[in-house]
Amino acid sequence: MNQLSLEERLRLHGVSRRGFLKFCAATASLMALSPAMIPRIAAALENAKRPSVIWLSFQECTGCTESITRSHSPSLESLIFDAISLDYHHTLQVASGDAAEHAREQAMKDNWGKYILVVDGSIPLGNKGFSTIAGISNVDMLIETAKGAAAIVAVGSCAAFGGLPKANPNPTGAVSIDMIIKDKPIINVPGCPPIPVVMTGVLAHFLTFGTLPELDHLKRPKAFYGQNIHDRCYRRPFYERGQFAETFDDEGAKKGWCLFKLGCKGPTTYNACATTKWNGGVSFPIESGHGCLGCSEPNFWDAGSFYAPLSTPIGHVAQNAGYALAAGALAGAAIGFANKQKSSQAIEKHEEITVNDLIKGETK
Ligand code: FSX
Repeated sequence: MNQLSLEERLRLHGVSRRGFLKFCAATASLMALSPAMIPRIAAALENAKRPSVIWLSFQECTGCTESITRSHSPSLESLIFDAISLDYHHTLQVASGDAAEHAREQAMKDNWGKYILVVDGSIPLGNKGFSTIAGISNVDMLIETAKGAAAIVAVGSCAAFGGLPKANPNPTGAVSIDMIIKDKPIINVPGCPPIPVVMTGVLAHFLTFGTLPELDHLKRPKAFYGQNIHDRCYRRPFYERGQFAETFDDEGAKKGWCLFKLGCKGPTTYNACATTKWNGGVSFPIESGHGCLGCSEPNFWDAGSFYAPLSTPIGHVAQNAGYALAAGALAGAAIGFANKQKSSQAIEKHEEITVNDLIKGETK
């Protein structure tokens, strides 16, 4: 079974050729690749053998695993996840005790230099004994397992940036993965938790090209973290008009106005929530009426109140826009706004088509 290609495994799950190609097209779109790359993605995925994945969980809340496993079923995310050989995962594996640790050691031995190491959770350096697995401290297990890895995927803001465990006063001396491992390619997939399709998209990229996708200065894949929430938010037109909800139950809130004044961190947060959305593409926090917390940015727990408006220059722009428009000025700006809205809707429509294809898939 382990030797089946991805296409063969997808067929076993009842996924049609058309559904498979739609997934390839959606993956190309999500990764901001040219449509010309779709055949290459299809060919690579058709022939891809299941790579070994060892998943280590350290100081975290298991939200990242909950996220990747709560995708809608059947979904192509879960099938892609099934298309890797998940040889060790504390929460999901059947084995326990010595057998579990043996599975990790065996997977390392059999796939030395080739396996993908996925890590969620931060590493406590204050005292090695703060967090151990099978009597092995987190830092020792990370260093030992990283040695034979082809690449490391730091899943969640805890692994990528330290996250909640590192929040002030950081009682365990928590650090991110890249503070410890310096000699392996590391890709950060932050979010508390991260979006399931972003996690599987990174794995799909690795399966396709055998390399990591292009990263930003925080080691995040640009395809998913290249734009901020604000720029892709469907409430953006209200921001441009200076129409803001002032409380969570005022008229503005009921009309779906911008949540900037209620502390939304969308303007400074880079993630794909506004386009991929959550729960099978149903919604995302802003669509549900709550501002973005900025969970995919470093130190977001310590960045002030979740409900305090940003004090960046963007905040001044918003206020100025509100005052100016309230005074009935800037007719030219309104035309600019209309054009911006039009292009934003076009972009959003395109994203919805491709993302829904990916999320819902086609199983007939
Ligand atoms: Fe951290 Fe993940 Fe937040 Fe929780 O594994 S990113 S606390 S959702 O679980 O690490």
